[in-house]
Amino acid sequence: MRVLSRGRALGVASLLAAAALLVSACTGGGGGGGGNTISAKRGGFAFEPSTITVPVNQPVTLTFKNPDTQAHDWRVRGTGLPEEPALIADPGKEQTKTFTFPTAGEFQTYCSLPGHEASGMVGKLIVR
Ligand SMILES: [Cu+2]
Repeated sequence: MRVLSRGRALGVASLLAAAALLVSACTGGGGGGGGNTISAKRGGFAFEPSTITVPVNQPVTLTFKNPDTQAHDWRVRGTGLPEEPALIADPGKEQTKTFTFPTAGEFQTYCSLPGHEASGMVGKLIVR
């Protein structure tokens, strides 16, 4: 009896923990509506987060922040747009633009400054 009820309590606790995780995933700036900010990594060649997901065929406003000490940009290859989507930010600055991505899929993102992509400043844009 005692063992059984303890097992049930643990089950409830882990369910609650899972629910809390789901809630924080939705509201924590990483998911869905709120996760439209990309940052350059301070002191390194990377995007944070490296992958972002946006809706297809809907205007989406993206912000690129650059807390690093050198300029960076965030560009997307092969989206089908006539002009390559780009957000460009000098050190300590940010840029915000609204894009509409017409094609669903996964697209490579990169920084076009010399040597940055080769140093690993790449990521992924998921459009769906
Ligand atoms: Cu860069």
